[in-house]
Amino acid sequence: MAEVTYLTHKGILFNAIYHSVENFIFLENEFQLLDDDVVSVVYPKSGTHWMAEILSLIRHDGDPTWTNSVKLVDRVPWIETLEGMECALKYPPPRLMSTHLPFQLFPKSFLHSKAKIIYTARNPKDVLVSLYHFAKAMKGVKHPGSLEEFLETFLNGTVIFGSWFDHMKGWLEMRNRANFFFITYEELQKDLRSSVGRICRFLGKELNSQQIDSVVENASFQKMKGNKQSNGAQIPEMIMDHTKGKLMRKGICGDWKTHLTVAKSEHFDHVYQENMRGVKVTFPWD
Ligand code: PPS
Repeated sequence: MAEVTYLTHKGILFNAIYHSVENFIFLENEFQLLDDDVVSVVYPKSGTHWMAEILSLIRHDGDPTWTNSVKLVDRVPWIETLEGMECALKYPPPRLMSTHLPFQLFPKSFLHSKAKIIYTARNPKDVLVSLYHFAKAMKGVKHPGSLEEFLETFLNGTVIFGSWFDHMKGWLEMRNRANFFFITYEELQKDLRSSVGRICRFLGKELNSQQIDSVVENASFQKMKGNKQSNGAQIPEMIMDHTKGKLMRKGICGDWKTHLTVAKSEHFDHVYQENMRGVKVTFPWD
């Protein structure tokens, strides 16, 4: 059984294998976002790899050469990891970056920059199920126990990167800024083509119809699953036991229905409503 090594920073749990408090402090206070940066912000298991692939393909006008030959973490580094931060600091601009960080730990320099943020959210019940399966394979974190037990852990926010509700509410505060774009995993699933078009408009990137088709094709679940640069196979053994889980698991909406009983789903809804009271946004899962 691998050792469990959490660290806590400002009340939030992180995996100590690839995070450090020093890095979090540096990121929040000293890391400089540049006006031409694009940062994909995603709570874990909500479409981080998918959005990174979409942004990589858009950056290269739909040409998959880059996505097929360079590891996803090198194309779109996670700035909060030690390795990702190093990569971001060396990245020739314009940078593409990714993060799971809650707003309060994100670089403060964002508030005075034109860096573009794309926030991708997913139905939290599907996040719960995806994270539950993934947690069984992750090293450094507690075994999630039964789904019923993990449901409580998830709802009370004692998971890595903290509470889903706090993450969502914190980032939604930014939604009226011109350099902030909000999209959901469910919208990507429902109509990837038009979602790619909307992302391009936000980025000020013009792609022709064939180029958009190529983004859609190469960012599909099947294509990504077969791409060893993007499918999680590149996640180091020290972080994940690949015999115990897969990043590209099912890639569907509503898998929670096969996992949660009616009573557990109603309990989830109750906690959701309590936590999201006052949030005046309608989501696809509402
Ligand atoms: S992580 O580890 O937090 O970065 O995981 P993340 O990438 O955010 O989320 C993993 C889930 O996203 C699904 N996924 C996709 N779904 C549809 N299409 C594409 N192309 C795609 N790529 C990744 C992946 O299967 C995980 O969801 P589940 O429900 O576990 O299958």
